[in-house]
Amino acid sequence: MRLDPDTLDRLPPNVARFAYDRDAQKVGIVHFGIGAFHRAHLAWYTDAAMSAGERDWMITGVSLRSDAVARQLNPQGGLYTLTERAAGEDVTRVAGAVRDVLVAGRSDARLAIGLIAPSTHIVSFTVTEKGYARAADGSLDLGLAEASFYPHLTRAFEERRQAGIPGLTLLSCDNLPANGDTLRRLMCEYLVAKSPDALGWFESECNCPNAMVDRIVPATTDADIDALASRIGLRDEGAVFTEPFSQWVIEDRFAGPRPGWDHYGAQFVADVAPYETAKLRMLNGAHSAMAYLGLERGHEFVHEAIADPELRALVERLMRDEAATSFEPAPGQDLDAYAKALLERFANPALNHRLAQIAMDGSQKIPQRWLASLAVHQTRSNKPIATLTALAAWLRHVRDGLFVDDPLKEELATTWRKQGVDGIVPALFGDNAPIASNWRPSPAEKAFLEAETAR
Ligand code: CS2
Repeated sequence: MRLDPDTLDRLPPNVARFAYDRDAQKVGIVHFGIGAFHRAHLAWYTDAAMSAGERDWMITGVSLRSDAVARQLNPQGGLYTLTERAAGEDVTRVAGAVRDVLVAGRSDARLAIGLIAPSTHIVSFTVTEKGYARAADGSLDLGLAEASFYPHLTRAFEERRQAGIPGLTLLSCDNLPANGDTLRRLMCEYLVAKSPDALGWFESECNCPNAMVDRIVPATTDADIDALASRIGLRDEGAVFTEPFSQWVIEDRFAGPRPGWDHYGAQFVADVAPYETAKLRMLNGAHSAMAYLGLERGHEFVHEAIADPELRALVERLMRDEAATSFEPAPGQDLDAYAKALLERFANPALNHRLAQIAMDGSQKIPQRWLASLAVHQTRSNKPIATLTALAAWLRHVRDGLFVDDPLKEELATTWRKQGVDGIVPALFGDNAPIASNWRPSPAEKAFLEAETAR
């Protein structure tokens, strides 16, 4: 028997649940990219807000690329469970904040209605790094943009403008530097090309706050769903499994109303940059290092990689000596404590976070995770050996064609075939390279990477 509004009462009493009348609430948020991360993060904070009495923040989720999540959640009336996993017992709760899931290309008329509705105040995003359709020079790739959220938003802006409906807050929850500013710039580029009328309206009526998002959410497996079903008595095809920790730091500049997420753990600040940089370079930077080096060393999960003494030493060095020293922290931001907490989170044995999941889309991730800090250390004539060692492991991953998935897979493979070890470093990190970065390897860095890649 499956989880849905009619079977909800069969759940055992130790499974907590939302505390509001879902049918009495309007949709206030349309979210693009309703994967597991969103359900464990923005949707989770929003569920807490509505459970505490805030109204009309139900979420319509949008899938851009597949109908998988629609098939998981729609038959369940949008309900799903979230299980927090640590060394002790799993703690499960039912979230009610998702109203439904629309598949772009199939339900565009309903999506348009949701985006135009005056009750919709926020459009949020977890479309991953590649979902923003950026070209290697950081500008918008108009061809790729057509398959993403840009055309849907453009139509909605035009309609809202003509009907005199207030603007929207566009809230990126992806691991990109200055994610809100980047989204705003890319959206403007799209509007310049496609709808100059909507451009002025967007610029004056809409806001795109920057936000740092953090919660480790491994992909759910069939075995997770089976084990949950035997524990709670209902099958939940949309179940998410995550760590107890969660963090969300947001700039408080919304175009209109927003939920009081700050009462449920989110922090509102004037400038997110130091938090975001710490997270991208320390947490995500360490993750990617563990992924490529850990897979090579025969590990499958993050907790195994961090238990490997050599890898742990390298990860500590990357986080503390290289990432944490590459930027100016905010007053009171304790990067030493942050590194310590990250090491504990990585060691969580109950999460089973697959290294292969993190290894995906490396070409989109490594610029903000490693290359930005390499560029800073170069100006100080430092040799950030841990970050370079990680980068060499990624190069070997590319050389050996081990991609789990990467939008530049073909391009990178062809570059390797053409260039070989001797030419690969300038081909990937020089001018006109397919990877967005302003880091240019010094002769010594180039020699190190070549030697590490030849082995
Ligand atoms: C990970 C992130 O898959 C990855 O690339 O580094 O998804 C990471 O788990 C989250 O950013 C944690 O907040």
